Amino acid sequence: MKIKWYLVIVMALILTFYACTDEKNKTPQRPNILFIMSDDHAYQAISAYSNRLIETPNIDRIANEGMLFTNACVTNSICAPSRATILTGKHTHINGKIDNRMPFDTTQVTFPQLFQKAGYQTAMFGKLHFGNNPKGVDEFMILPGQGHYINPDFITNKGDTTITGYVTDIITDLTIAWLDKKRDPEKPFLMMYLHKAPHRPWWPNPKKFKEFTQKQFPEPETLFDDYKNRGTAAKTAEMNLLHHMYYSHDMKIRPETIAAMRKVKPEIKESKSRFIKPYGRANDLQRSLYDPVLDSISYFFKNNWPSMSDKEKMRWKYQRYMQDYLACISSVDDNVGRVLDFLDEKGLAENTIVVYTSDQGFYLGEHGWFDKRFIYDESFKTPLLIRWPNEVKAGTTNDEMVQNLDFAQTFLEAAGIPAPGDMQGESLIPLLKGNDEQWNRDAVYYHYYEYPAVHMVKRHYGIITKEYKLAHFYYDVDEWELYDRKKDPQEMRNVYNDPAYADIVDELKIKLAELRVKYKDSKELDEKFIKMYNVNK
Ligand code: SGN
Ligand code: CA
Repeated sequence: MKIKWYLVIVMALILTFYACTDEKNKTPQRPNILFIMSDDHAYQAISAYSNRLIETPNIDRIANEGMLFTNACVTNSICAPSRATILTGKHTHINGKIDNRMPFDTTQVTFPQLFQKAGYQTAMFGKLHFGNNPKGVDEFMILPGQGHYINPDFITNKGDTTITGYVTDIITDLTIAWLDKKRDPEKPFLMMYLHKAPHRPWWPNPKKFKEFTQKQFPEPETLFDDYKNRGTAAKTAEMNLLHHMYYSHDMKIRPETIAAMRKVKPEIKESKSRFIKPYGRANDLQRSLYDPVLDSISYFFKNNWPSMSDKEKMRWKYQRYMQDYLACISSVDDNVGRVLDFLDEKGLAENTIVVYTSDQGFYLGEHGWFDKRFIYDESFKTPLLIRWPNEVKAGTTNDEMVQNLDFAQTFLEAAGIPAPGDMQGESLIPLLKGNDEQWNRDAVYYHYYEYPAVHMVKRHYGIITKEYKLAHFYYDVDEWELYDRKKDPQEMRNVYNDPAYADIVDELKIKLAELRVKYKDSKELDEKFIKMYNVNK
C-alpha cells in the first residue's frame, strides 16, 4: 500500500508536538525564592518551637506545611556579619565583614548577583544593615543602617524617601506591591523580604503596644543567673536586664519623669536617652495613640520603682522587655500571614521556596540577658523554617546542625545555578528532600569578634557538636569553656577543668584545629583582625 507523502508529514508533526509537550512537562519550573529574615528574632518566640511566650500562627504555617529546623545556627551572632555570610556563603574571616563596623568588600560575589545573571527577577525590601547597597537586585528599598520603626526612611535605586506608617507593615506593603505589579510571570523571582523588627529599641505599633502592655509572661528559669561556674566573659558582658537596660530608651519611661525623679533620687539617671529619637518621629496622630500607654508606664514607674527590691526591678524590667519585644513580633507574624495569603491567591505557593529565619538568635531573659553575640545556645541558634510544597514533605522536623553559611548554596542548587567553588557551606537540598543519609556534618565552627564594643562580649571561637560545645575566649583573656549540651542544656556549668571531661577536651581541641584549617581561619587572622579593629576604633 502506498502511503501519501502528506500523511507522513502530518504524523511527524503530531509526534514532534507530543514529544515537545512531554519535554515541557518533564522540565521542572525553576522555583521562586521568598527569603524572609527578621532581625534578632529568638526561636523561643516562635510557637512552632515553643508557645511558652507567644503564638505565631502565620510563621508556624511555614513549618506546618514544610520543614522546621531545630538545630539551625549562625557562624557569628551579630547582624551585619550574619548578612555577609548569608550573601557570600563564606565565614566572616573570609568575607571580611567580621563585625558591624568593618566595611564589606563589594567586589565579592553575593548570591543574588548569580540569580540575576541566571535570568531570575530579583528584589530586596527592608533592612540590610550592611554598609552598602545590595548588588544583583533589580529593585531595592532598604532602611539606612538600623532603620526606624516609625515613619521610616528608605534608600532606593531611584533616590531616598520617607514613608508614613509602621515599618513592618510598610516593608510588607512594598514586598506585596512588587510581587503583584512588577513580577514578570514568565520569570522566576528571588525576593529578599527583610524585617527590622524585633530589633532594639522595640517600638511596637500603637495597637499592639496597648495590647501587649496588658500581658504578663512566664520568666525563664535562669533569669537570676549569677554566672557562677562560668568564665570571665559571661560575668563581664553588659547585657543584663537589671544593670544594662535603660529606663527611657528600653523601658519607655518618659525622659521628663526620669528628670523629675532624679531630683529626689539621684541614682535614677539615664546616661543615654534615645527615647526621643523614635518617639520624635511620630506625628500628632501617632503620638496620641502611643501617649496613654506611655503615660501609664511612667506613672507606674514613678510610684513603684523607688521602693522596689532588685528582684522586683528585674522582674518588672523583664515584663516590660517582653511586652514590647513580643508585640513587635506579633506584627511580623501578621505580615508574614499577608504575604503567604498573597502567594496562595496568586497560585504561587506550590513552587515557591519560603524561608523564615533571623540574622541570629537572642536572649529573652535567659541568664538575665538581652542581646546576642555569645556562642551559648539562645544567640548561637537561629530560627529556620522552610516550605516548598513541590519538594518538601509537610510537617517535617530536622535536627541537623545547619548554618546560615549554607543558605546561598541551598538556593543556588534549588535554582539549578552552579555555586562558586569557594563557598564554604553545604546545600540543604538533601535534607529538604528527606535524604538525610547524604548529610555527614558532625560539627560546626563559630567565631565572634566585636570587642571591645557595646555589650562587651569578649572575642571567642569554638566548635559545636550535638553533644558538646568548646569555646576559646581570647584577646584580653585566655580562657576555655566546655559545655555538656545533653546533661546541661542551659549551659550553667563550664566543665573544661573537670577531669571527667579531659578526653573530650583533647578530642574536641584536635577537631577544632581541623575546622580552623578547613575553613581557613588561623591565629594570624585573629591577630590581623584585632589590629584592624584597633585602627578603625
Ligand atoms: C545597637 C543596639 C545594641 C545592639 C547593636 C547591634 N543598641 O547598637 O543593643 O547590640 O545595635 O545590633 S540600640 O541603642 O540601638 O538599641 S545588630 O543587630 O545590628 O547587630
Ligand atoms: Ca540582628
